[in-house]
Amino acid sequence: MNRVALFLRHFRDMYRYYTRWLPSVRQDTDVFEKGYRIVPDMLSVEECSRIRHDFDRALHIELPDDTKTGTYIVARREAGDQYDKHVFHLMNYQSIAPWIVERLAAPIQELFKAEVGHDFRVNSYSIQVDWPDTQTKRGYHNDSFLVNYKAFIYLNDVLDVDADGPYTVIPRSHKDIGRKVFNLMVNFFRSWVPLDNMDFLYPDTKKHAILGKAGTGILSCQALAHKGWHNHTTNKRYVLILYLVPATTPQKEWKLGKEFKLQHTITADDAARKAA
Ligand SMILES: O=C(O)CCC(=O)C(=O)O
Ligand SMILES: [Fe+2]
Repeated sequence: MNRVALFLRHFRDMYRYYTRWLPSVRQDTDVFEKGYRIVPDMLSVEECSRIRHDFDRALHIELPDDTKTGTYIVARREAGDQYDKHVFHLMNYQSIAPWIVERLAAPIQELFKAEVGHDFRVNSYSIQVDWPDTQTKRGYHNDSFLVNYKAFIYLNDVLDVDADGPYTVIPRSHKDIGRKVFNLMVNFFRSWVPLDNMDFLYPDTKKHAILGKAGTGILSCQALAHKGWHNHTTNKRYVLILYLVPATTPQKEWKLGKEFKLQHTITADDAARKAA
């Protein structure tokens, strides 16, 4: 889609989000009030370690066969933009680890029902890993202007802002209108940035960087201005991401980022070095 059409579509989506979606959701919850809710101990330390191990094996030893499983690894550095050169995603993890659906689908769907007041389905599970990166992390953004929720579960301890590079949000920004319209309009004239960047009017002084032990869950409205902390200096961070869609959305193949699919395994050194 060309940039003008995309710009117009974002405006339409934003209009629908504010006029139809937000008035329809439960209003007395954290996800409405702040845009996110923390849920401790969603996974055990052993479960986190098992998922980290599956990721490491897939990235370094044997890539999943996506023709059989639909599971593949996206290397953000293949996207050809200036962002996230140290970030890797193992997509559709549930196809090689069906236990994760048994373990998390029902509780997460219940939590979102209670927070938002609508029925959701977990559409896909992915593992994101960030190597330390102080140069290329994408700044504040929205993940589109549609109804968009994710659950994140930290798979290792994320206890220090600079050392661990946490998921970082501007609380309550999912209800802003003016700042978002301003960013969208400015981005239209900055052809080198994605239209959903939120680079302006959201200073880090207003941030909440979400820290937590391995197993900590974050229920997040992706209309928040959010980012992975950009000054991530020391420890690799593993996160399980659950993509939620309204329960009425038809199930279809989940191919997000497949055009940037890794074709061969890489070493940890390579993942860290190329990202610099
Ligand atoms: O924690 C991060 O790295 C940010 C992730 C993000 O922006 C997303 O999943 O939409
Ligand atoms: Fe995002």
